[in-house]
Amino acid sequence: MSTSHHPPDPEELRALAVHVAAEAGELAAEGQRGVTVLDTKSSPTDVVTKMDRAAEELIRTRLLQARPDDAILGEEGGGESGTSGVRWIVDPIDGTVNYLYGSPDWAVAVAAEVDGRVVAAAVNVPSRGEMFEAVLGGGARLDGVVLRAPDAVPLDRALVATGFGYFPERRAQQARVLLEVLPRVRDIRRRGSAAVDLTGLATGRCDAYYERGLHPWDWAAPGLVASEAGVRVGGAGGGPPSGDLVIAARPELYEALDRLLAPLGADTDG
Ligand code: LIP
Repeated sequence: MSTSHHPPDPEELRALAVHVAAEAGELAAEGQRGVTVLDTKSSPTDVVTKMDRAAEELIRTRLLQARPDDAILGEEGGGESGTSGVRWIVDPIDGTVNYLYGSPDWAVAVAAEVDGRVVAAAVNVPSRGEMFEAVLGGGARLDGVVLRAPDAVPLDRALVATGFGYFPERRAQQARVLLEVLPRVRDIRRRGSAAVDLTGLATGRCDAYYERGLHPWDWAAPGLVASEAGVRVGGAGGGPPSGDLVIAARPELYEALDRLLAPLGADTDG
C-alpha cells in the first residue's frame, strides 16, 4: 500500500513508525545475547554490531514496502532519496555500546520528516518494554498513555543527562564543560543513549539533557516525543537541535542550562 502520492497523514506515519520500531526492537532484543563487535566507524570506540545492520535493513525494507517513494536516512546505511516528500530518519540501535554490554538502555528510533519537520515518531526501548510515540501537534504517548513532562526544577536541583562523543579531543572538551556543569546541578547521568535520555525527559527520569556532536538520527524521533510532552528541545544560539548542540528541558530550566553552556564554547570538531 502506497500513500505517497497523497499528502502524508502524520497519524499514518506514526502508526508505521511504531510498527517497524516494534518489529526491529524484537529482532534486536533476540540478538543481544552474545553479540560482538562487527566493525568500527568514526573511531575505534564507535562500534557497530551485526544487529545494528540487521535491524536497519529490516526497517528500510518494511518502510519501503509500505511507502516505496519515501526517502530514508539511517545511521548505518546512510541516505536514500525519494519523491514523496517524506523522509524517514532511523537509528536502528541507539546506545550500541550499552547493547554490546548487555545493558538495557538502548532504543530503536524511527522518525518521519515532511518538508524538513519531524511530524511523527516512535522510540522503542525493548528492555524496558516501552514504546514511545508522538505526532507533531498531537501529543506524545508512552504505551498509549499521554505524556506530560514534570515541571521545571531550578538548575541546582536538576538531574542532567549528557553524553560523550567517540573522538578523544571531543571527549577532553566535554570533560572541561562537565567540570563547570557538575558543581552547579543535582547530578549528572550518562546513560549512553540520546533516545533514552530524551524520552526520559518526557517521563521525568531526568530534568535536562545536553550533548554535542550528535547526528539527526539520535534526536529526530526522541526529540519529537520530548517536545510533544512539553519539553523545549533546541540547539546552539536559540536555533534548532544540531550536531553542534542538542539541549532539552522544560522552558525555564532550558534557559538556565543554555546560559550556563553558552560561554563554555563549542566542541573540538570530530
Ligand atoms: C550514541 C548516542 C549517545 C552518545 C554516544 C552515541 P549510538 O549513539 O545516543 O547519546 O553519547 O556517544 O552517539 O552510537 O549508540 O547510536
